[in-house]
Amino acid sequence: MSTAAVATRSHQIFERAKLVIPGGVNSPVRSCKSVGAEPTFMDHADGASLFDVDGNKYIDYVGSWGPMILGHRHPRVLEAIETTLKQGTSFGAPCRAEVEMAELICKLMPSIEMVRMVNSGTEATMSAVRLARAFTKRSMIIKFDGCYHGHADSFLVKAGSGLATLGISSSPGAPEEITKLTLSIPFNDPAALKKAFEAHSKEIAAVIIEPIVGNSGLILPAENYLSTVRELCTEHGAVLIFDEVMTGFRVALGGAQDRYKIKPDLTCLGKIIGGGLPVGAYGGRKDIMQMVAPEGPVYQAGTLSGNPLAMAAGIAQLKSLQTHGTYPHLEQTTSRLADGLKGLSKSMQVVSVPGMLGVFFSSKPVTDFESAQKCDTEHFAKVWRALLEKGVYWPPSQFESAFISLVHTKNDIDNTIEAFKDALK
Ligand code: HOZ
Repeated sequence: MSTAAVATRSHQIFERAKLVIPGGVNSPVRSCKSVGAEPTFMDHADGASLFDVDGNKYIDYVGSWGPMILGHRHPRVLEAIETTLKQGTSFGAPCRAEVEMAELICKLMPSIEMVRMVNSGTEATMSAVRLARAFTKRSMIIKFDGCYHGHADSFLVKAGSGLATLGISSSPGAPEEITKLTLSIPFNDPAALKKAFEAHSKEIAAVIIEPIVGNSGLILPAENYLSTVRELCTEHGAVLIFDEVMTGFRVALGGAQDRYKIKPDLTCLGKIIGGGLPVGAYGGRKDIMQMVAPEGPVYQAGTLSGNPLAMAAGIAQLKSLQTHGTYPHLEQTTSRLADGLKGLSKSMQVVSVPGMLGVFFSSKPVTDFESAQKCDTEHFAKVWRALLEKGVYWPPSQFESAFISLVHTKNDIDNTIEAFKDALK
């Protein structure tokens, strides 16, 4: 350990954290273990910047893993939280804002006819799968290698994000009796999906997919791939669940389903609809959602679901996103970064959609989890450490996506490109 590391406040806090929190962090990826660094403890954030406890400033490309699309401390979001705060923080009873939020989501994502608020993306995906199982009276689900749908037992099979980052293929503690009901197959491979359906046609309750994979790095769906997934689900009577925790209200106002014009049966949403407060939601076809208790028999509950503060922040965020020019601007900023990074190195693949970007160190394009796993993660780690030194806070794993906000300036982007140039030397 270097003397410099010992001297930092961040290091001192990390030493205390390790004594009382497993690994010193409350979510594994931020530990920065896979990039050979210690976590940086943040003090505050503003706009597109993060400031650590040692007074260093970073251009932020984590954006709380998606929700900070308007930038940190957006005035409209802060104002909504401050106003609501004065009325109380949790009622354990319904509030008006939950209804406004539900109406807004149904309007902006028309495949969602009814929606239930929860507290995280994990809650949304596990509830959606339970609902699909009840609706179809079937038990098996199909997911895709390298997709990550939170940490419920059913999803911890060949999952991306932290599991891929730490090289955990499936977690101890997730009972085999549960995980054997999950078939994980390669993404972007229509033949593999056809084969899985042929082998288990009457057993598949649901297909759950990140329509744009953000948890293996960024991987785009091949042309017509998502429409094939849609057709096969319809043909075999399986519920199609889009996990739009990362892509919802980001890659387009209506999410990936709007970008690719595919109508899933159910959609899972996460942190972006809470403006940075803990939240999630699942919704979709009315005939399916009506099975949720108390309207139907499928049980799912939560004291903090529809929490007034989270609703207020989320409504303010979603309303701000509806402003004219939001998505063209996000697209422009993302393209400026992607174009600047492309061509810096022959061994760096740059993938982007509006608001999200991924880099892989490979001479070949990355189209699925297998090709992502073959990339040079050691080189990624080296570049990541150099970027941090230069004031760029990039997601600390090749198996994650970078998030671009509406307040990253041209200057931020150009400085990031320069930082990459130096880091790649
Ligand atoms: N699973 C999150 C991103 N896909 C990372 C959460 C974190 O470590 O904070």
